[in-house]
Amino acid sequence: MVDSHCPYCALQCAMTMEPVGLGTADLEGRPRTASHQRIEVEGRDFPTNRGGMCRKGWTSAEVLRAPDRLTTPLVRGSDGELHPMGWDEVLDLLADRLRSIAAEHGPDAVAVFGGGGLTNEKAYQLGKFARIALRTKHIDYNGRFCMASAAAASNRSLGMDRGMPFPITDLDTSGAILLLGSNVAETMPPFVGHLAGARAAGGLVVVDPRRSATADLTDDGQGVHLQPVPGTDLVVLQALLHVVLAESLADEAYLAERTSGLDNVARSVAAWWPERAEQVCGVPADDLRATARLLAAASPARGGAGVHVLTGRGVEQSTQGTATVTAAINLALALGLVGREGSGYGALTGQGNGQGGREHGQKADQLPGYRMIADPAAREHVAAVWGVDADDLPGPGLPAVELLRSLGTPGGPRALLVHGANPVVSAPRADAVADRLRALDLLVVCDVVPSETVALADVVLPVTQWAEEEGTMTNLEGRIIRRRKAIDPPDGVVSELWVWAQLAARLDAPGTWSTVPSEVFDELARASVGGRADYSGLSHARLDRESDLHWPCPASGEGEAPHPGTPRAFLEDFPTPDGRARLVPVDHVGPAEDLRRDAPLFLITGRVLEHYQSGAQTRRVAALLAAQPTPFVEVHPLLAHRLGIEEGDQLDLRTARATVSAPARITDRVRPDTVFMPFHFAGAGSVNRATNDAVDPISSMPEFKVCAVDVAASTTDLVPEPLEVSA
Ligand SMILES: Nc1nc2c(c(=O)[nH]1)N[C@H]1C(S)=C(S)[C@@H](COP(=O)(O)OP(=O)(O)OC[C@H]3O[C@@H](n4cnc5c(=O)[nH]c(N)nc54)[C@H](O)[C@@H]3O)O[C@H]1N2
Ligand SMILES: Nc1nc2c(c(=O)[nH]1)N[C@H]1C(S)=C(S)[C@@H](COP(=O)(O)OP(=O)(O)OC[C@H]3O[C@@H](n4cnc5c(=O)[nH]c(N)nc54)[C@H](O)[C@@H]3O)O[C@H]1N2
Ligand code: SF4
Ligand SMILES: [Mo]
Repeated sequence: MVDSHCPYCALQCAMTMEPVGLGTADLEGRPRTASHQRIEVEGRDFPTNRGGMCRKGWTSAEVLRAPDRLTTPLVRGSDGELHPMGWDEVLDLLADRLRSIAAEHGPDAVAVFGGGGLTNEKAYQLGKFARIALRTKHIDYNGRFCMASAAAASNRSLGMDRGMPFPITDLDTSGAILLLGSNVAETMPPFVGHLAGARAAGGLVVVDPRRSATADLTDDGQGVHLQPVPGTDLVVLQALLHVVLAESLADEAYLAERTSGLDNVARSVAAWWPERAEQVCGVPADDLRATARLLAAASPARGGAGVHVLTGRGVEQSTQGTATVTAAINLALALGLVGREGSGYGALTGQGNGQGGREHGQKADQLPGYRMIADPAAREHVAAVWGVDADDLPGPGLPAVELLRSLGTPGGPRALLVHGANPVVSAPRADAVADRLRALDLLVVCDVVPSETVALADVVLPVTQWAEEEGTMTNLEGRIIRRRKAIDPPDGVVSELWVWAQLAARLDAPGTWSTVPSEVFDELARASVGGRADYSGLSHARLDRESDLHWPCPASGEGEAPHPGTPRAFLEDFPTPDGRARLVPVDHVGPAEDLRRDAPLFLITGRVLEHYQSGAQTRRVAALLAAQPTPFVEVHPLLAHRLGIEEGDQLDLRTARATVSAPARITDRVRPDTVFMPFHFAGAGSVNRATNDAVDPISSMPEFKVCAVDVAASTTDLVPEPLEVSA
């Protein structure tokens, strides 16, 4: 029995893994190989999930033995098909191609796209591989689609970005929780347990244009659901702060002692009195006032039980995502919540290692330890750990959307290595992304299954996944946890650490390239010394003994007790130059795309319980696919009536990018002016073919959540494409 954590989301529910099917022969006497092993998983008690898991967690072991699991390297031949090749041969070939592309076009002609699901060790090593083995500046990752706006806003306002800078169990006793654009009931089901206290107090406020499963949690006096026009959360937040200031509900002492910038922010919300806000966001002025009073009543300054403000992708995946999160932080600061036990602001990190994945250097502008690559001191420090000259480190590269757009263009990268992402399904304006991938001279994809991105690759490398490897993950609370190995990978499958070490050797890269996760962690810890995300007091051995360590956790001096980690950040001061949190004025601009006569509705996107992200993994689990077999469009009955359509009718959704098709689900959970589609599917019903790739000017995060769409009964007989791709 091995203790570990679920492979999917940032809640990282604790589980046990029991290997079964071992032994030397099966019932018919055929010899057993690693491919016959499987594991059974069970929920395990832990502060995050308290023994619970969602359906994805329960069925996660199935992906380990997916019938179409990649088990051999594949190389596209002159016939256009992928053919198996041995590891030595493929690595030689790859090193040759990478070297000749770099020789011809310069090192920046090779780019890297990483993933927030990679362990800390892999995220770290991938950033190092890009900078000193490939010597390219171009590395970014799918976390740009996920956490970039919340990260940018937290860094600017609070001096540090740790999704929840407090333990999740702090929520249990909160008197009120303002949950903006997050559907935890489907995206992190065991999280709902932590909302119980606020619900019992009638204090759960869910802001979502859709009546989500999470909005249902406010029923029966347990809270309120505010249903704004999509893309107008910033106005909701400005109005809430307006009321807090106008009715003298702010925490004056806290503002004076711990923050700066109140005056400008007060001016910026002065014009957002609730009646005016209602004109833009559609939330009744009385509800805005009542919500502001509800939050203030539970705030510490008024002797309440505490308040938490939490943001999710619904407000962050927007061209004004950074501004909206900033407004949420302004509100939290005005109520005196941040850096105070029992209250706080947090962004709900999404991917399994979405937090650690953005700390160790796979972001275009960062080095390990959450250091900035343009900072000379950071470069010196990390270069010394890597054994290279700081002048040899590249500078910042392009963020994900711009990077994908530049592929195969004149002067842009000619080769791309993908590790842990499926952008053909998950990136905005996905048809254009697929075109860019096809324009490359070389697309290399490391994955566990033949994803839609694998289907376009020139070289495919089969790698290990969660239960087949050791490592660490940093969950949504900034808690560092151990991922453990329970089962051997199928024959032919290798660890990415091994792939990078092999390629580094063939490319004559400087530095050392360990393939042992605990050694890579020790190096990561050294590289993080003194950085914002300091892991230097941690090691696999310590994390094996202690599971409640949150960063920063610096190394302690000789003879001193080990640093206990930082479950709650900001209690004393903020890591800003003056130690104060900054209130930053922001204002509402609105989504990049306005509604038009030819596109008169909002298209919003998101998730369903059963599928994870691009669906590459969960579409391969029988029970999950049976529960959600196809894409769908949620349509309000009024709109359905206007369009003359019925439940199950095939719809065409046309945007400025593409037309996607999926069957209608008629439900009053969406607003009559809005349709909703999940993004977990490929082919005709892949909503990202239609989404807008406009980005936030500060974080470069794309506007997945809102665009203008025209909806009509389908004129073609297009049915969603078959669900599996074979390579
Ligand atoms: N089942 C499942 N769970 C997951 C994942 C998954 O793919 N599937 N992925 C994981 C990852 S990486 C992430 S990032 C998290 C995401 O977790 P969430 O942020 O909870 O997920 P979403 O469904 O993308 O978006 C949340 C809500 O935003 C709403 N929304 C859309 N537009 C707007 C708007 O303009 N304003 C507001 N206020 N809300 C809006 C949608 O209606 C939706 O209910 O989930 C994690 N957990
Ligand atoms: N319209 C719309 N689009 C969205 C969103 C939205 O809300 N709406 N949300 C965005 C968000 S928040 C996110 S996080 C992205 C995520 O989008 P993707 O990057 O597409 O995420 P996944 O489907 O998790 O892709 C991970 C891939 O890595 C593989 N994999 C798993 N483990 C490993 C490993 O250890 N190594 C390697 N090399 N591969 C591995 C999986 O099989 C899978 O193919 O989608 C974004 N796209
Ligand atoms: S909530 Fe997230 S971590 Fe927990 S079982 Fe479900 S997918 Fe896994
Ligand atoms: Mo995400």
